[in-house]
Amino acid sequence: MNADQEIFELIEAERKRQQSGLELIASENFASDQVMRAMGSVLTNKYAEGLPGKRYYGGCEIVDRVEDLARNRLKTLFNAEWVNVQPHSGAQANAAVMLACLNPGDTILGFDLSHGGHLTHGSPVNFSGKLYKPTFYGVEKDTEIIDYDRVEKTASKEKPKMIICGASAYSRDWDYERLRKIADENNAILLADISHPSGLIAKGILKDPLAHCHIVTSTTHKTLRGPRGGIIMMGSDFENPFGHKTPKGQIKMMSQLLDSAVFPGTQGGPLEHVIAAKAVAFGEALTDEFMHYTVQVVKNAKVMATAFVEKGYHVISNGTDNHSMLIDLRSKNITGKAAEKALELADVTVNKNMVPFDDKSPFVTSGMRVGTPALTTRGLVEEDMKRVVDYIDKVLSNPDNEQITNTVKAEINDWMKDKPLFAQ
Ligand code: DSN
Repeated sequence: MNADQEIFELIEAERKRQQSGLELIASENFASDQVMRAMGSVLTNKYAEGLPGKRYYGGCEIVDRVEDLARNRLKTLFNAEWVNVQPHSGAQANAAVMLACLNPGDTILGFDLSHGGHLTHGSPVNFSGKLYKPTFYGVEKDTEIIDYDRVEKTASKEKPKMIICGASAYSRDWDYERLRKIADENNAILLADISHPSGLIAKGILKDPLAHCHIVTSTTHKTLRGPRGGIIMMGSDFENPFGHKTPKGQIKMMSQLLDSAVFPGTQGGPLEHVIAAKAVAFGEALTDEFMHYTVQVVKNAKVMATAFVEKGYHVISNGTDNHSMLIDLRSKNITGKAAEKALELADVTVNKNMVPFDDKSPFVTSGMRVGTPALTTRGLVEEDMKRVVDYIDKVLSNPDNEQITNTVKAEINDWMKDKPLFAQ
C-alpha cells in the first residue's frame, strides 16, 4: 500500500522541528525508539475491555501478558501496592479517581490554577469544577511557596471530601505527610497528581507521595519519558479507607472502585499498544541510566534557574527543586504571550504561563514556564543551560529585532543538528 504522503510529510516536518530547536516546555520529553515502536505496533488492533484475566473479548492472552508486565514494572518502580495502567491520559486518570471517590456536588480542595495548578483539580471550565464544588489553596504572596498552615485553615473551613495536591507549574517539592494529616483531620481523601515530577519521584529525587497519599495519579510522558498516557496507583492505603458499600452491603476495596471507574466508568477499550509502550518506559525507568538522567534533569534546572536570576529575571520562589521553573517577565517588560512568540521565531519552544497573582489574562499572562526534561534527554548538561539562557535573554531583550532572532536561530539550529532526540 502507498504511504499517505500528506500525513507522513507532516510527521517528517514535525521531526525536523523537534530536531532543530530547543524544547523547553516543562511537560514535554522525547520518548525512546522502542517506546515509539511499541506504540506503533499491531497491538492497536486489539479490543481488550476489562482487566488481564477478566476480559470481555477473546484473543486477549497476549495483551494480558503485556498489561501484566506494565502493571508489575510500575509497581516495582514506585513501590506501589496497586496500579491501573489503562487511563488514556492524566485527565482521564483524575476523572476516574473522582468518579470512584466523590458524589456530584461534593467539595474538593485543589491548588489554584492561576498559581500553577491543573484544570482537572477543580477549574470551573473542567468537569472537576462543574460536577464538584471546587475550593482552592495557593502560594503566599511574599514567599511564592505554599504555606501548609494556611492550607490546614482552608481545609477546616471548606471541609472538602477530597484534597488534591500536585501542579503543572510549581517548582517546589510537596509536604505529603503534612497534607495527609490535614486530610485525616477532615476525613478527606488525599489525591496526589504527580504528572510533572513522576520520573524524579520514581528515582527518589523528590519526596514519595505513595507513602502518605490515598491515591496517586500521573501522566506517563513528562519526566517519566514514556508514551502519552495516564496511570493510577495506591501505596500503603490499598484497602478502602472509607468503607464504601455495595447495594448488598459488601465493603468494596478502593482498588475495585478505581478499576471500575476507569472501565466501564469513564473509558471503553484500553489502548494496549500504548500500555505496551508504558511497559517499555517503566522498564527504562528502572535502569541506572534513568537514574543518571533524572539527576541531570534537576542539576540542569538548578543551573538554569540561577542563570536566569543572574540576568535579572524573577524566578518564582527564587529557584527550583524539580525539573521546571516559572518566570515572571514583568521586570523585563514583556508579556508571556509576546515572549512565547519571539522565542518561537528563534526555534526556542516555551509556553506562556500565569504567575501567582497575575494581573493579565490566561491568553496573555505575565510569565513563561520552562523545564529541562527534554533538553536533558538530548544530552545537554549544566554548561549548556547557561548557553540556553543566554540565547533566551538575547531574544527577549530584543523581541522585535529580526536580525538578532535570525542569528540566534541559526546558531541553535547548527548546535542541535547532530544531537539525537534521545541521547541519554
Ligand atoms: N498540559 C500539561 C502541562 O503542560 O503541564 C498539563 O496537563
